[in-house]
Amino acid sequence: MTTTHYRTCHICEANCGVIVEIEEREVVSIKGNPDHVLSRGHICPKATAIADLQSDPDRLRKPVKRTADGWQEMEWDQAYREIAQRCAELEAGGARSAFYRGNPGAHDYALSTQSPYLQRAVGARGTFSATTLDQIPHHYVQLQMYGHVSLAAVPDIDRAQVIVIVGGNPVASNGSIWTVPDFRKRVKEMQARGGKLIVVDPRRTETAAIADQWVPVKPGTDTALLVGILQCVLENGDTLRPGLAELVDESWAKVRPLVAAFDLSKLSAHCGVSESEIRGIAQTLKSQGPGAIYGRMGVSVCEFGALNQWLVQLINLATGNLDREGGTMFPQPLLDLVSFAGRGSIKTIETARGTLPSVMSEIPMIAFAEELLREDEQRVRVLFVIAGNPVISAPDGVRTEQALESLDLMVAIDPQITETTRHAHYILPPCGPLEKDHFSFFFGPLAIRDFGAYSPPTLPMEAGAKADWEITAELAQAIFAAKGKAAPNMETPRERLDMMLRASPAGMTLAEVEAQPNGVDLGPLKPCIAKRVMTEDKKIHAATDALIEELGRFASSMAEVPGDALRLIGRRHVRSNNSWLHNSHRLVKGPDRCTLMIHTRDAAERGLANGDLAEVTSRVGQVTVAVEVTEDMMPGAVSLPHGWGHHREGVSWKTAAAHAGVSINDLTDPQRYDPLTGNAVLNGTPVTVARAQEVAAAE
Ligand SMILES: Nc1nc2c(c(=O)[nH]1)N[C@H]1C(S)=C(S)[C@@H](COP(=O)(O)OP(=O)(O)OC[C@H]3O[C@@H](n4cnc5c(=O)[nH]c(N)nc54)[C@H](O)[C@@H]3O)O[C@H]1N2
Ligand SMILES: Nc1nc2c(c(=O)[nH]1)N[C@H]1C(S)=C(S)[C@@H](COP(=O)(O)OP(=O)(O)OC[C@H]3O[C@@H](n4cnc5c(=O)[nH]c(N)nc54)[C@H](O)[C@@H]3O)O[C@H]1N2
Ligand code: SF4
Ligand SMILES: [Mo]
Repeated sequence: MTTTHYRTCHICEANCGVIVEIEEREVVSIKGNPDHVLSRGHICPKATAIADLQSDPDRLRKPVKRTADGWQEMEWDQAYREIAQRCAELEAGGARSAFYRGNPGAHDYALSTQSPYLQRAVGARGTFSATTLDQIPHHYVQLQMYGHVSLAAVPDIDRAQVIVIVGGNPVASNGSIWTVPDFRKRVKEMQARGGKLIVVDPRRTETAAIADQWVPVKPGTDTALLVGILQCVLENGDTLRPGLAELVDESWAKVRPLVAAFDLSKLSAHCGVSESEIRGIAQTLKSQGPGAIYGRMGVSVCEFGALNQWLVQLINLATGNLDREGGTMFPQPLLDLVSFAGRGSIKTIETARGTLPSVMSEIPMIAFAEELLREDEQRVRVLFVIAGNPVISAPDGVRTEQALESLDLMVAIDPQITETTRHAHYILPPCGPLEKDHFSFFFGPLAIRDFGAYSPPTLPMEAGAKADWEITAELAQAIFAAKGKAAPNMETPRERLDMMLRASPAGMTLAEVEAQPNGVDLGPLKPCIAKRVMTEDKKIHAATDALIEELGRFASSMAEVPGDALRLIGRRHVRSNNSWLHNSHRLVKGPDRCTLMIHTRDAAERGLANGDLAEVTSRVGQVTVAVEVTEDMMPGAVSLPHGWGHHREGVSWKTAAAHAGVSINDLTDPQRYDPLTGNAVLNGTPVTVARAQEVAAAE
């Protein structure tokens, strides 16, 4: 008998509604849910791959332990007991423990709400996560300006007349820090009402291809462009729109003189965007009607990540687009995370890499390997890796592997033996994705409508399987017991979710939300900044000393003569998701996607033709990869996707290993980071590209 189930796709931030048809335990089909309040039927090719994740024969079904004779399967209780015992012994000997939390954890509300128990049980001193490879500049700026790390101003694409995207590719990524399913159709609708999409990117991306204007920019130089745009916006004065002006603190008066001091022609030369184009973008944002400028990975994971995100906010403020319909607004979702989580913090931390910023108590990932390899008593000797693959996702993968090998105890919660978890002593695998429930926990506050959606598990749990949250809760209990401590009361994730929903302004119960399988729609975004802003004086803080100082550092950096190295940037593809969807046949089939894109001129200079193998070398490493010669790259920039490099021995995902590719993070350099936030710099890596030796020799 075929049964029909409604759920939310958990793979990316878009949170699309899907309809899953099941026969026995087999997935018959996965389709978009046309009645879903947010995604309106949209899905991407990854949704159907949920079936592959569920039925993946390579996925671990039982805990495993690494022995001299290979991986040995074991029962859960035994695994918990052994890990707990070892943890207690190591802690008694003064060993420092830490966590690394990867991206899929953020898509699992139950794990997110429960894993702190495990952290308490372990007594971990330090959390690393994918956040400092990704978006910590956003949190930094949101805390500085709006008083809370999670107060994101989201572009209201459904009513906007102009959207300027700097360093984001939502046609491939489906939006980030911007839950915007069906981005392509929403752009078409905007264009049909006379609106305009402008994309600033060194590559003519899939998003640039549907834009009204593509503006190529030299990698890592967007700060110049953003200062230029802001300067032009403020040319005729800095009067803020009524309604907004009263909400902004007096530091606003500092902004115009700061940006006016820059020479527009120098800014233009620095970023490679002409003065007229800079003026044009400023003019469009000012006069085209409501709209927004939005910046993502391309301007976050770079040296001036925080500065860029600040400038983006200032441009929206200065053009009157902040907190207006069709501009950017703070969502007021069904579950109002902002009212539960603390406001967040910006501190500094002593690490083996010296003093680094620590935003939201994170230890920056650029210090990860060094913290594991340091030689004093502060060395991290015990590591829990939950849903993460830092060997592939963090800079200098080879060094990361060396660091993992040095651990006294490494425990991974992951369905696969990956490039990272192959170094673990124990791997605890969670159940398949369809056996879990789902709630749009972190994504309500980032969505283009005020919404929330809960889906129950689609399939009953396989015998012996456990959800991620159960694993962390049970392991926590075992560790408390091994240490002779009483375990605290642990509410279930559903209990916690129900409590948080009831306490949110919408005040619904989980049962009421669950009764709406298409999600709960609370309507379009609404201006609300006056009541939402959470700084102590309830004002928007336009400029802080740290950001002003950073602008000065940027100004000085413009004098540095850029070398003639090519600049390597990243890439995402709609059929891939970070490192973990390459085991799905239906997603990896077709042409090789892990290629080095290079402009025709740069390729010709190096004697490279389409498909040739090239050696790409950076300060930290070298990879050999086929080139894709294309006019879609701007000259001087080359692009390689991240998430590949599955050639490493002993991984369980065989399909991925058969489509190994190379890892861009064997080239990216942990020496490079954003000094305000500690975020890694993953774009703009200086590289040389040459024909591969073996190819050259063969001719
Ligand atoms: N050069 C470069 N590097 C980058 C980026 C880039 O653009 N360029 N992007 C960065 C960004 S934005 C991010 S978010 C990071 C991601 O960095 P990570 O989160 O470290 O890496 P992922 O590839 O997402 O790895 C996810 C792991 O979780 C496992 N997994 C999948 N589903 C589940 C589940 O339900 N439960 C559990 N327990 N495990 C699961 C997978 O098997 C995989 O091992 O990469 C960053 N690295
Ligand atoms: N299909 C798919 N979807 C995903 C993911 C995935 O791996 N695959 N990952 C998910 C995750 S974890 C995240 S964080 C989001 C990320 O979502 P996005 O940020 O939208 O995705 P990216 O493809 O990293 O887009 C970054 C863009 O910046 C450009 N860029 C690089 N350097 C520069 C620069 O110096 N200046 C400018 N202006 N642009 C630059 C790149 O060419 C690229 O087009 O995507 C999420 N969705
Ligand atoms: S865009 Fe694709 S991967 Fe992302 S939630 Fe929707 S269907 Fe899933
Ligand atoms: Mo990410």
